[in-house]
Amino acid sequence: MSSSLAQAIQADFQQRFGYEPLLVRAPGRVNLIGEHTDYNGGFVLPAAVDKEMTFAVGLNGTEKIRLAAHDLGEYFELANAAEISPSDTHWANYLLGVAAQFQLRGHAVPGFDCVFAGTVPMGAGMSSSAAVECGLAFALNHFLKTSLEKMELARIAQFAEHTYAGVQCGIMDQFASLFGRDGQVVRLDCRSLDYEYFPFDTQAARIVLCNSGVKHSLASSEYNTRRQECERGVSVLQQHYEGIGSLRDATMEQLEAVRSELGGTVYRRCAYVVQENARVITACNCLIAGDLAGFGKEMYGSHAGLRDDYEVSCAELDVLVEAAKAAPGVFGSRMMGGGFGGCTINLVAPDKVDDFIASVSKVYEEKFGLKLETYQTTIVDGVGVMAE
Ligand code: GAF
Repeated sequence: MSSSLAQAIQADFQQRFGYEPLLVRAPGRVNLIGEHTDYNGGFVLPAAVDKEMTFAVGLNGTEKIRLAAHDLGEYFELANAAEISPSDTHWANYLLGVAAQFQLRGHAVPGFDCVFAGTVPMGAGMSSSAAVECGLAFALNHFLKTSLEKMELARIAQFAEHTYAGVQCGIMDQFASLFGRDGQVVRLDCRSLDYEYFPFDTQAARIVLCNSGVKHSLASSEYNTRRQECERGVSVLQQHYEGIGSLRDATMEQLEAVRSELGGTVYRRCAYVVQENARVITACNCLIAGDLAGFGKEMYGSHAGLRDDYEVSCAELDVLVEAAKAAPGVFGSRMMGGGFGGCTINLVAPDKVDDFIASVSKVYEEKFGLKLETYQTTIVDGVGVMAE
């Protein structure tokens, strides 16, 4: 077993519960491009990264669910695993929601114990919640011997987020945590769930995240509102055109034709999604051709759309992207994830990473008086048992 965090979690588990756990790791993710497209049946281009959640899990032979958030020093207990419902303990809901999803699929969940902690920064748009959900989904699947496909585990984790965390998220984050592959990004078609891996050449560019350190409280409610606005757009389009199942099927011409019926806000939300889907395809072609400047152009386009049309950016993220544009050796930069705070993702020439960090940090500190946290990430395998 590798990390000292895993050793600490294992020791915590043994001390609390007195037996040997299974150790599981579940990574957070980056998304190179394709934001807010997943719940619109579109394309995304994520990768699992080396910021991970670590779990110690075991069946305890009782009816109890016993959970410990190692970092927070908090403990939660439920008397009967057959009677799961949402709790007031925020972090426990991500785990309870997963167990509830197994039950909904007819898999009785016996009493189990779980201690977890990790290095995925919370609220940074790196999907710490999806990593928590996916790690437990993987562990329960192992113990229950249900042999569910990985895609079904992703759905279990996604629906846990819907029902126990109240965010109507798409499937990207959970997919990336489970399907990540060392050194590769993966393009997922969120309608068919077909996916394809592409190598990411770290000799040509590094993935550097700049954490704004802010998380505006609007994030969850505005996320759900965006989803409703897109659904409204689809229902208008469906009254005029056949074969529209989601915004994935719509064109800009169709949107233009029903613009007055959509209204300004819904039109702009839909236009962003249609254009972002096209950007993912173009960006993938650039990646295959080794055209990082072309890829970066699509990233800047993505950010502009998220800022002006989808309206999920914020002042801090906009300043970080502008600062990146002016910094040395940057191919592209944009906000990443749901928005309203969290990180920007930046593709930077390997020999310019230090200069880039110094330059953007200076701008950020001068403008907001905030110290910028940055992460140079590497792309890793998805959820799995930790090596002994
Ligand atoms: C969040 C959601 F969880 C994802 O499903 C996705 O919609 C993303 O925001 C925006 O692209 O991370």
